[in-house]
Amino acid sequence: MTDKIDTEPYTGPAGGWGSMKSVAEISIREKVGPETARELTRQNKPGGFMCVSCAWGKPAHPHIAEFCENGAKATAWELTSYRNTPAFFAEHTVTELRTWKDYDLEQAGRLTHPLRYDASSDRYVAVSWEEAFADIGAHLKTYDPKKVVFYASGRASLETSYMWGLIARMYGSQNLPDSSNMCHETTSVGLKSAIGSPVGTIHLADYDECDAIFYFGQNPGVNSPRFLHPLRSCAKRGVEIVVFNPLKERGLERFTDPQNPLEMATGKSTPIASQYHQVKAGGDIAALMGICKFVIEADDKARKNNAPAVLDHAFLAEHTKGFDAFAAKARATSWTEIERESGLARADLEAAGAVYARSQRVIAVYGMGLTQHVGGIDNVHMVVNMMLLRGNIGKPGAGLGPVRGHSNVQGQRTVGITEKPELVPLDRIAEQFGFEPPRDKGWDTVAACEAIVKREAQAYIGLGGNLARAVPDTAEIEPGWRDLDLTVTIATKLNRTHLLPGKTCYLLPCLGRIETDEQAAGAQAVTMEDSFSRIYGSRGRATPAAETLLSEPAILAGIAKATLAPNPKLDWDAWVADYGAIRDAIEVTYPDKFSRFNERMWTPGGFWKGVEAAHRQWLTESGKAEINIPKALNATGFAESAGRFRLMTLRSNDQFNTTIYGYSDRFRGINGTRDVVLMNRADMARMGLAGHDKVDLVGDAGDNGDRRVSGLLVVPYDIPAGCIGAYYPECNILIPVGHHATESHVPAAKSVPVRVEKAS
Ligand SMILES: Nc1nc2c(c(=O)[nH]1)N[C@H]1C(S)=C(S)[C@@H](COP(=O)(O)OP(=O)(O)OC[C@H]3O[C@@H](n4cnc5c(=O)[nH]c(N)nc54)[C@H](O)[C@@H]3O)O[C@H]1N2
Ligand SMILES: Nc1nc2c(c(=O)[nH]1)N[C@H]1C(S)=C(S)[C@@H](COP(=O)(O)OP(=O)(O)OC[C@H]3O[C@@H](n4cnc5c(=O)[nH]c(N)nc54)[C@H](O)[C@@H]3O)O[C@H]1N2
Ligand SMILES: [Mo]
Repeated sequence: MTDKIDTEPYTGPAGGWGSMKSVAEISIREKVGPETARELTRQNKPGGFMCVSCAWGKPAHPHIAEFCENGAKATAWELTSYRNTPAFFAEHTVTELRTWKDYDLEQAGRLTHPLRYDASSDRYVAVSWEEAFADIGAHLKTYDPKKVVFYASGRASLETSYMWGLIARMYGSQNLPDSSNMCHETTSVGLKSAIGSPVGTIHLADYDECDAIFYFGQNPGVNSPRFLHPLRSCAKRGVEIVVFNPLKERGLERFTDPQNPLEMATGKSTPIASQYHQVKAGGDIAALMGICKFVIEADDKARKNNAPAVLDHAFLAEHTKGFDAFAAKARATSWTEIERESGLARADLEAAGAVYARSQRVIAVYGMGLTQHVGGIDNVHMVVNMMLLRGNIGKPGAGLGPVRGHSNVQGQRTVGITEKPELVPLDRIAEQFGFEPPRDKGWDTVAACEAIVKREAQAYIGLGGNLARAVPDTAEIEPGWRDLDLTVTIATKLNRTHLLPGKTCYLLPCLGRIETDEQAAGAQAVTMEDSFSRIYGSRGRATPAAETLLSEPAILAGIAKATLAPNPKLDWDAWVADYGAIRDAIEVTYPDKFSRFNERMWTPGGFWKGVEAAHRQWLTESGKAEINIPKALNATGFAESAGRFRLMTLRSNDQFNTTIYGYSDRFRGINGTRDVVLMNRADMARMGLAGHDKVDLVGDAGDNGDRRVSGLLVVPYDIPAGCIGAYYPECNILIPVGHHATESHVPAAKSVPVRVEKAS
């Protein structure tokens, strides 16, 4: 917490001078050198490095500065001049560090030396790489591979990710949970079952051709700010942008382009949303049902009157399955139910429906506001249903645009990081490397957490991320973590997961993507895939944070060589010497998506891996796009009850997941603290609460779990009644591990049942 707490509403736009100031602040705080300014000019450019923040597309013809406020913060965070050396760990015990805030842990700087936890002194101590690898290998050889977790956070490159999946499988484990399991797995499962492709269907260029955007539960001003440029162009072109979000997010309201001198000088901003619907958390299924009902009934009427059809009947007949049953359901669903469950008025949903009915090329955008719900799959299916009604998938200027999170999270799935055996060409891998991979389903994130809590897991190996902090039920999980026999984490900065050492524990520091990666064959580049299924090369040029660091592929090879029997078909050293050899292997495993990989990786704007649904080729069971009927009209998965609120756990403008850059959530006007709860004024009045009163949030899942976050400041906020907002990861303690999306198992972080108690 900084000294001054301020929760006055912010009146400025997204972007503008506020964003310039914010970049300047973090640059000063991280004491970055001139190298950072140089690197920023190479960010997201062909031949440069790909931003380590979000997965937004990288255009072939970039802006002069193709980076945003938060991308610049992520760069400054990685290129910080602070170093977290063994001397730091000599000064602080792990027990002491556990009392530190996430912000302070990472502020200690870039890790420089491989470390082993020494239980007798309760400290991390430096070890040599050789010693670390040998001991990790010796331990891994003694475990049941089915009890070892290989977690990956979505930042690692395609090369590293491919190696990671391979090492786990050669070892005998399919326990490959990744951050996608907490994020867009609902998309991977929901889109796969509905349209046969697990990813978005649009290209970046489709934003130049669409005439309407339907926008659900994604916050571009914070989480993908470069998206504000196409959104602004769309708004200027007269594209109707219809937003559904419980909160009025500033980036969806108006934007001042920091790269536009006139807007900056005059303080002018461009309004973004043409309609803004503050749906209740978990109310999107009902809202979408309202829109679908409106267009279906408009079509019924048109047909009766021999007027032009509203639905695309030819498309529905040729390409879809399930329309009649769905249409019957939509007609039978009453407006009373729709209004109650969505929290929106019929007239407002009809206005949204009218935009949908009159638009020829519609893009649907969504993020965590749809995926992180018990009924997340129904959310995604309802978006697809709406889009199919007028043939808005698989034509120019139209389609599905889920906005992915981590910069390579989608790519990790493409190259084999998954617990689901059916998603990987196991036969080809078996032949390519001459081993028998496991065929059974492994643990996803929820299953891995449950196994850790039940003491069924033996070891945790983490490639990046901060899993113990990002998952639900953190209070229950932490003791389980400490009982693991072995914990190994590969990381750039210290975080809470590292402070939960197993009986044997290593913390292995790696190079970041922005840094020069010098190997035997020269400086190496890596690749990643963005939200538009485009794959790019990325070359780091900054001076490494320490000479002692190894690259992620080198660390993985070190662990592999110490753990696995030598394999004549796989030369780990040759892969590390030249990552081109890893890309050649990826091409052999995935010839369709990665043909001429090494040659095409520098294509400006990336090369497209191909998405079948974008060509109206539906790889579903029926061979058609499936129109699904939702199981319920709201996605919360729990009943309403007196005093029970729906808690949405939120990201501030000053964090990247569990990395806290600072304490300013500028657009929401919350500065100086993260210990707040956003509340509707009527709810506050009913409970006799005033602004800045202190309250506790108490879990209300009805499972006897004892979950509490104490001492949050109440901030009166424009949020639907019955819904409250508070920050992730501080509130993860309130989410039961079993409270997740059905089928995809994504923790339902956007509707957590809680009660609000006045702090005593
Ligand atoms: N700067 C920065 N960039 C990031 C990240 C970061 O933390 N910081 N994280 C990265 C990652 S891994 C991811 S997955 C993405 C996350 O990016 P987003 O998908 O934008 O995720 P959130 O900010 O968690 O929530 C998105 C929005 O959902 C709304 N919402 C909550 N509940 C509901 C609901 O029931 N219905 C609707 N319609 N809306 C709802 C919230 O008000 C919020 O505006 O961003 C990536 N980029
Ligand atoms: N309540 C709630 N919980 C959530 C969410 C939510 O909205 N609400 N969102 C979920 C989502 S969408 C996600 S994606 C997860 C995020 O979960 P994770 O991906 O596990 O977490 P991050 O905070 O992104 O990981 C940060 C750490 O990554 C390490 N790191 C950074 N760069 C590198 C690198 O280049 N290499 C390596 N090896 N390590 C690096 C640093 O040590 C840093 O401390 O959290 C999920 N949890
Ligand atoms: Mo994510």
